Amino acid sequence: MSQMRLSLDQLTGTNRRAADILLGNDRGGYTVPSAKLYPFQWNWDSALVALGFSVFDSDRAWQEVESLLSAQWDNGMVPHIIFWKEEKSYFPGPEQWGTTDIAKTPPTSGITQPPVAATVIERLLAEDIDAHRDRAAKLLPKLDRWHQWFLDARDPDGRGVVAIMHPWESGRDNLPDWDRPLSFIDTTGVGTYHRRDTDIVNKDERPKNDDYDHYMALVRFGRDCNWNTDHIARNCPFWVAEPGMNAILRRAERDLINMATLLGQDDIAARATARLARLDAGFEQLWSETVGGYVTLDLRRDEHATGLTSGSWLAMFAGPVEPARATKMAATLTYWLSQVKHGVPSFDPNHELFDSIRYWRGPVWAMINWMIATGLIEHGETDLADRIRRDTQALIDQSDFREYFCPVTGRGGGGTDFSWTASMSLYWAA
Ligand code: 9WN
Repeated sequence: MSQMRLSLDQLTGTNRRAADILLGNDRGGYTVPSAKLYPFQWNWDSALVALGFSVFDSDRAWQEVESLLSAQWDNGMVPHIIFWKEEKSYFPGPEQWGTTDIAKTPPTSGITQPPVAATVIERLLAEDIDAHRDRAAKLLPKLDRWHQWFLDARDPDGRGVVAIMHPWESGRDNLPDWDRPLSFIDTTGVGTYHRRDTDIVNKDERPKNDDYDHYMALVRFGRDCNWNTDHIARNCPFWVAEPGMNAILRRAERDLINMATLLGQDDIAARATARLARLDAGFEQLWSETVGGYVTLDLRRDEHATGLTSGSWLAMFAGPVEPARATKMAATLTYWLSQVKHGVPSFDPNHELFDSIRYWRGPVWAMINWMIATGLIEHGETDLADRIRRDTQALIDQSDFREYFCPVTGRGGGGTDFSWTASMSLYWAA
């Protein structure tokens, strides 16, 4: 569809079906990622879903990001899940997060997710600056506070990279990068609990029970300190900086600067510029000469991960990568794509920990593909970007709007009628 503006009635075939998925997952001002598996509002899903709505209903696209940012905490964090309604089919729910005093109404989780919202809002605004100026102007201060929270809460020592305190914060839950940092966490106290995800989808496509024990230990750690950001930064046993989150934040700051400049919000532009300088310089710490790319850094041990992930390519989405590195990255990515039928795998297909169907250990995700392709185009790698776009749509044509896809066979995995897959098809890939 590639960003043409049409009315719903003008959409046909795959595009109409994608729009119908978004409308079917619409719960009135916010969209659930997938009706059964994820029945609440998720942070980066919502932002990315707004792009799909923008193709046929710009007002509804703005509502999506407005409802997301309406859940901002007083300290600036925008939570990763907003529990608008009571619903028992997802675990962990509000009781486990224990944020009722902090989040007020409705309850939320206690962590955040990659802040792609500013990038999305910049695109919504660019469609018709005069029409959307007032709506955007109200959201910029919220984005500014959220981005500032990242530096204050997740980089209090000023290293120039923000940490995640939970794998869910990265949005890439069971990436092999977390295996070693998680292995140092004591899970003996987590007790028994009932996972709901494996009641709904095949357990071979989901994180393992041992991963969940670690996830729950970290939720308990956050809840026990009432999500105190100082305590978390000093003591959380999981504290890693990863290229996906840091790249998306750097891109978000650039897009926030553009919007603030355009709308005359000079103080926001100045603050974002200062933050961006710190983050741009700090990102260098994620470069590993041994691996040959940007990788996760365990900040507790000052130790780089041993593999490239789909997040590594997001360095090109973050901003300009020096030409020699960009060329090297494009060559490695081309090699990855020669190893699989459809790109981009979420983890190095040649690495021993690659698993083609288990969630973030190998499968292809449409919205990551969009971000990677966007960065590639900005570095002149248009053929590679086009291959990724075509792969994305081929996967959807073969396996429908699934949560993610096997890079080897093209088989779909996880949830069905998935919002961000529909959104990416409608906005970009079809
Ligand atoms: C935990 C909703 C979310 C995505 C994440 C994806 C998955 C949740 C889960 O689903 O995470 O946040 O329960 O598995 O990993 O990226 O936002 O689609």
